[in-house]
Amino acid sequence: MRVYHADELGNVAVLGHSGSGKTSVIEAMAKRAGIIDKIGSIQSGNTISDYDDEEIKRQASVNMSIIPLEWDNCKVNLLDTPGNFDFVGEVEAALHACESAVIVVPSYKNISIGTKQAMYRARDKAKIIYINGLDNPDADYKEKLEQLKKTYGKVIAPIQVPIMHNNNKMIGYVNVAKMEGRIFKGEYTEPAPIPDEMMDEVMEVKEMIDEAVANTNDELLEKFLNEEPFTKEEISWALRQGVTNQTLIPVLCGTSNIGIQILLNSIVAFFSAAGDMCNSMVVENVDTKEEDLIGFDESLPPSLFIFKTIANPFVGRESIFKVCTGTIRTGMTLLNVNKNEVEKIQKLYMKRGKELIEVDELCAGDIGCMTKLSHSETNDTLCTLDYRVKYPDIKFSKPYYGKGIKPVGKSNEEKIASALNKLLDEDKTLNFITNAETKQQCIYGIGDIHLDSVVAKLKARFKIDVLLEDIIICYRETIQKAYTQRTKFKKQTGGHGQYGEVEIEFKPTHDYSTSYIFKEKVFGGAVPKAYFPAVEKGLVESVQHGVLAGYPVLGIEATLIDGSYHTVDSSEQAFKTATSMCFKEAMSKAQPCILEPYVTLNVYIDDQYLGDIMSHINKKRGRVLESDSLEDNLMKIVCYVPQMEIMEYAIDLRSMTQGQGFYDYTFTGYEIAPDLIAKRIIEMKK
Ligand SMILES: Nc1nc2c(ncn2[C@@H]2O[C@H](COP(=O)(O)OP(=O)(O)O)[C@@H](O)[C@H]2O)c(=O)[nH]1
Ligand SMILES: [Mg+2]
Repeated sequence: MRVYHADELGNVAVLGHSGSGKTSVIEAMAKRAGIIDKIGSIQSGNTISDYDDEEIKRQASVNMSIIPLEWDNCKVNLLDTPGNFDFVGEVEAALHACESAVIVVPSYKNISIGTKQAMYRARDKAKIIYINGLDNPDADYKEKLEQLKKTYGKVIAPIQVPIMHNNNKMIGYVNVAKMEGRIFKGEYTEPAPIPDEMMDEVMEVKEMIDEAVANTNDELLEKFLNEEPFTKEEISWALRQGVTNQTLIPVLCGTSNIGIQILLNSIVAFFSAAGDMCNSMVVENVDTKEEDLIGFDESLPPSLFIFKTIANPFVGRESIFKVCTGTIRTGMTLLNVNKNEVEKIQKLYMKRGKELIEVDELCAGDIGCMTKLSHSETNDTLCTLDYRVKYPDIKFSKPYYGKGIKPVGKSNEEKIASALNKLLDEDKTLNFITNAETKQQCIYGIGDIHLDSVVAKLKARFKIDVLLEDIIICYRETIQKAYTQRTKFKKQTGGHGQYGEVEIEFKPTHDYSTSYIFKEKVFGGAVPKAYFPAVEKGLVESVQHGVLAGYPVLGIEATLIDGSYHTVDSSEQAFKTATSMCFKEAMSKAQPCILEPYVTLNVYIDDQYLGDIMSHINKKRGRVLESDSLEDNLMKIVCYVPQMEIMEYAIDLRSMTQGQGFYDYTFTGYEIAPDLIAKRIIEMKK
């Protein structure tokens, strides 16, 4: 492949519902563009894009992959993405690196969650929709198109109408923009007349396109009003304008075998080259401390942004980047501005699927790969001292779905931690922490499928067997009633004895942010002052373990009111022990109870789901505190919920909102657990 300049190359994210055919369509494009001799299949596990063991096993994409190809003297970097919502981090990274998106829509289902998600995520990008799988017996192109129009309105521009044989096999298509028919001959197409019976359908679409063309400028509008026909050039210019301004989304159709050429043609014809996107990036100028508005400009000094890191077991760490400005060449020394460290480019690659193809240089707008960088990670900018800039971070979805992770067989905690740290490097939607209180190792991700894939990667890449278990919740204990207890500790073991007596009043404070408050109101030296610290020490130790299930105690006030001592036998130790005994006896009589942690949960959803979300929160013993309307029908609901009830919220929310909702939460405080739940918690601890 030759060196392509910013104005001859573009980056296209391929998005859509899981199983809609993204990987297969990309495979077909790669074949059509002459990159591979033979089309691989999902079933045989030999596509260029799904090369990872985990992808072959699942027969679905898990990681983003990059397939650069040449078409019509342009370079197109296709970024294949997983459709499953759990791998949203890959989609977020891919979209960050792409100027445009192809949305692959299955032809036989309703407008699916995955389609809506993809359209939403790519809302700021130029888009083409590809209706795939027209060879499927249940395929219904017209129905699909109607649904798209109903959901997205006038922007939907079907520039291609399929010619079907017996209503179920696509044998060609009408290119409505050009008003010409084409019939498939193997991989290629031949011109053919537009079938008479299709004329009505085609004319309807033609009118839509003409209207769209008329709306692009005054000159064309006048032509339209005068009923003068547009030239092919005018139509294609107007379509390109519409696509780049995002007022038009061309709809194409076919299968993962046919219709591929027009898709490639359209990508090159309608999408902007990276170099055409002037003023498309706001960057932080490290020297001037101001924001610069720049494009993918080859004339500026070189800089690049790392949007993906892969822990390759054979070559080490791969850093995948987009060249933002200038030209990147082997041998260059660049500064990582985020880490303030220098990196030398030993070798430069173009990555295609799993393959690393060595290149000498890459121009602004292009995507490349470096290996063995020592300091750099995803979201870092590398640049020269001439122009020190920092590109904005990819805003990855934050992980809130957690599970404990425990070793099985020969693996152990240290091995798990070291392998997970490598995976954290490649996946910014993953988190790993060891809970200080429970000592449980916990991983947090987007959902159950995400965490399952982490377990599979640990096994496949690091030969580590693990099991996931529920997160251990840290409960607390308190009392609900005041109680005064007098306790004497007396021991006579020949010679020196032990003696201490305390009378302590215990009261609930209802303030669960502190463990205890210690006071004393002793009259007439019943307990000498010198022993007060010993009493408090006894208290400090005692509140570590409540009487119900051994959880730390919160929210009590303990006042030492009386007691007695012995001039010879009393000691600090004796008063400490007396206090501990007193505490235990008092607690069980002061109506002890379990406190459970509560979180403030923020849920972001489309307003149509408001009712469902609220009633679900009620069922989960939560309270809705407030709800706000944000832009675009988006609502934020703030709730106060017991932590134990939202451990599976990622899954609950996904099913309630067709995968569209997202959430976050923070620990807020403790509340008294209802009896039945307290019983269960105590049972579990036994
Ligand atoms: N019949 C038919 N099957 C297809 C088509 N495109 C993809 N498939 C099959 O659909 C399944 C999912 O395809 P895949 O490319 O993995 O979808 P992705 O999840 O969107 O990447 C695979 O079994 C493909 O062989 C198509 O146009 N027609
Ligand atoms: Mg795929």
